[in-house]
Amino acid sequence: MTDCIFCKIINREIPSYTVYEDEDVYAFLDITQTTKGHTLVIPKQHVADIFEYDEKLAATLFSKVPKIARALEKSFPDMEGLNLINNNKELAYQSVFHSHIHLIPRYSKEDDFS
Ligand code: DGP
Repeated sequence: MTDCIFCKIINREIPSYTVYEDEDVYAFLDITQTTKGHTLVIPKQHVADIFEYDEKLAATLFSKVPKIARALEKSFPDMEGLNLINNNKELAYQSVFHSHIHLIPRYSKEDDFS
């Protein structure tokens, strides 16, 4: 999709910090860094939100999340927890309409996000 920020990130038209990539999935650091290592996992196929997924796309995307979570755990050894957040539609705080899963590491000492 030509005017989608995340499609532009996948196509390297906008720079991002890559956490994981394969032919179907891209994971990169969220610009806001709500906490250190805050990562977004997105399908390379443009879908606006969860309501547009079929079973195959859901299985492909979600099956990669544990591997990415473990990579974050390895990169940030002081991480003691992890929130997965998936906002769908404006009323539910979605602001970028290319579906994405937030992986938000939690740290007991420096974590003021709630
Ligand atoms: P949401 O509100 O759930 O739709 O989250 C969208 C997230 O996307 C938000 O945490 C900020 C992030 N974001 C928006 N634009 C960019 C960008 O250009 N680069 C990166 N890395 N993240 C972005």
